Amino acid sequence: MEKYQMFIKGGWTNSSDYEIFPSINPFNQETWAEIPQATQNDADEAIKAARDAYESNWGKTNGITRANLMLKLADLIDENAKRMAKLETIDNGKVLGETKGQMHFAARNYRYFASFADKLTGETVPLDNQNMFDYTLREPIGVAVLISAWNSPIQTLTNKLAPALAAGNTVVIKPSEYTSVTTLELGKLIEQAGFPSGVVNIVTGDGRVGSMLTNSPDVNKISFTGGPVTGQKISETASRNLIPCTLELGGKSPNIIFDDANMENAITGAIAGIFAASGQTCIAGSRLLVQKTIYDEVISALKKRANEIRLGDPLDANIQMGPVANDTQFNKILSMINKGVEEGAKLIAGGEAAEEDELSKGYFIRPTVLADVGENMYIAQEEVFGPVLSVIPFDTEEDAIRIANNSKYGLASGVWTRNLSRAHQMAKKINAGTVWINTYRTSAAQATFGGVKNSGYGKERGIQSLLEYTQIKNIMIDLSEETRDPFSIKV
Ligand code: TXE
Repeated sequence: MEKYQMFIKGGWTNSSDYEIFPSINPFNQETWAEIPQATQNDADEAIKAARDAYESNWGKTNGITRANLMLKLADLIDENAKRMAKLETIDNGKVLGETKGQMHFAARNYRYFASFADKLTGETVPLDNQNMFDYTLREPIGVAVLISAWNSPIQTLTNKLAPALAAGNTVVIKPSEYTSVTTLELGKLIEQAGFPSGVVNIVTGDGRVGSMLTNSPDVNKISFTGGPVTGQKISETASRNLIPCTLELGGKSPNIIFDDANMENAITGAIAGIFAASGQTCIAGSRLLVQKTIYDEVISALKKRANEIRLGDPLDANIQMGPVANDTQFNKILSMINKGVEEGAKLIAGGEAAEEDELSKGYFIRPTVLADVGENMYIAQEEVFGPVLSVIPFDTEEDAIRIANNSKYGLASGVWTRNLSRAHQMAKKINAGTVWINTYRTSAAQATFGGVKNSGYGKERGIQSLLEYTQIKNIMIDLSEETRDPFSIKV
């Protein structure tokens, strides 16, 4: 049994009342790690440590100091990627190839944001009055609370932590209670890289701990990845405390195949979009819109490909799909599949838990394809967050756009076509934060990411996300030394 401690003010500590909770391996339901459940006192200590570090040193460091520390951290993540990936796979059931890729992707993101740390400049602003000099400073916001989810613990955290640190903020992190281990391991690398005490603090526990942190009056920014219900609560708290917040809340993304697409690539994109990571990604292409002229062909290809997916121990390099992350998800996904079938969707593949001997202890759900799904059905509207694809037929480009936008979410989307003008038209008309053309589920540190509508607001990755961890101060100087009339405005 691994026993973990929290990282507060540069030191490792138990919960102040020694309460712990188990981390469970979804492949075999065994408790494999013990994690501290933070108290209000621990949460307050972490916020105070972040505040002190911000006021005393980090907020005033120069950019190159921050960049060098971040580059060191990136090297350490790369060096430890194999070990970290294994821990993440044990914790959340994602296949090793994916978690390893995510560790290197995280390192790439720290490097990308490090390169901006000494380039956050303000502007000089020309005014009408030549005797006035105006300029801006781009400053950090202060103490940021970063709350992450279980599906991609290090990646969802990196989307927040890398820009926050590059811009000069200090942070308190709370990982998901289902997957705290790799975040605490990252804390060890942060310590090893030499970040000053209190710049990064990690407290663990369930949603109550998240709420203690977000409700603190001494927090200046919140960034959250998780479900819409929690997102709403966090947004309310942020608005009560009048602080900015970034919300990344998932989606019901349309992946659209036209009859002029490269069919092999489109089917592969559809499979990757929904079955990679067992469908537990916010960007999952969970609604597959297929032009009627190729509908039967696509359905039979999907059936074949879904049934060929290899389920098993996510630590085995030959396995393509691991278990879903926890019992709540397992039960939720199965009940949503049943609801889809009850509503009239046609079950083409999967639709049940996998119960072979070697899988029986894990939360395995077979890759599921539901065909003839109506665009307004529950299964077409609600996020499953599991390996369940809803296939919806369409006639024309206009139909595809209408169906794609018929969702409360707007995170991502995909379009498969060889028609260039159609591709650009679709990109303009789809109401989502990301449109992939002839690709799906590809990401880059440079490519800004973040949804509209119920998928949340604010951006992650790319320069835009960095700017969201800064604020602008305007400075105006009178160069004239003239004595002014106190009752007139000088312009
Ligand atoms: O998320 P929660 P859950 C979706 C997915 C899933 C559903 C619920 O559909 O089925 O959300 O997942 C912390 N104040 N996504 O229950 O509860 C919590 O401890 C502050 C999409 O896991 O939103 C955890 O660290 N924090 C998503 C984090 O919030 C609180 C990824 C997320 O937990 C809190 C995950 C509170 N009141 C789930 N309550 C995506 N966008 O990719 C909980 N938390």
